[in-house]
Amino acid sequence: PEKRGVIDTWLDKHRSIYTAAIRHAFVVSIRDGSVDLSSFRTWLGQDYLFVRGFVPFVANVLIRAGKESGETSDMEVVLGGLASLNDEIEWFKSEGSKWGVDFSTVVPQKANQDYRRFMEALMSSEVKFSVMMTAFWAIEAVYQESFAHCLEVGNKTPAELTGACNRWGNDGFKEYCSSVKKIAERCLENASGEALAEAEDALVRVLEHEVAFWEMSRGGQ
Ligand code: HMH
Repeated sequence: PEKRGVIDTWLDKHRSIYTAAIRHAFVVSIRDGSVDLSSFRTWLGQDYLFVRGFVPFVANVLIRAGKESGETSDMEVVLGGLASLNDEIEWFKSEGSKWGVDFSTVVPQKANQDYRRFMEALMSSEVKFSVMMTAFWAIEAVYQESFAHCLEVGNKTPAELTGACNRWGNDGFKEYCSSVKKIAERCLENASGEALAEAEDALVRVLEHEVAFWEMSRGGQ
């Protein structure tokens, strides 16, 4: 176990929204096998659009890591994340054809638009790097925690969905999230009180956006 930092303190403080984000009914339904496939298709189409907006955000994190990070390895961690997004877009395309989801006709729903607008705001040079890094970690960690749950012992995850679960639930992605968390924690150790308050707020807002994002799958359209 790693040493507890300020992020763990915040997760304890905001435990109910954190649990809502990593154990949403949609994720639990994948794990117990009761998932409605139209919900999965909705999620797939919306998440493809999300990822297309996430790429420029991560590219921005990369640029700022190169300039503002204390250690040279930080940039490499973020670069690894950006590289896996390249694979991820290809994976989405092949899943799209597997499930008959035509991404060119998918319309971003409100929760998706709101989340993308939030990420755009985080790209402003006015936002401190420690705040951006905290949000970046939270965005990745929610998917890691959620999909890893679908692969834990006793799961009844449908075989055709294990590909999606492995994408974010694998040990490599877990390691990557833990590296991102360490960078965020190190930035926060040197942050002002103001930056800490902003980072905590950004963390909570990511969790709220993630809950709203999962909620879209309920519509199943
Ligand atoms: C909504 N959050 C959402 N989609 C994703 N693909 C990720 C996070 C990646 O971690």
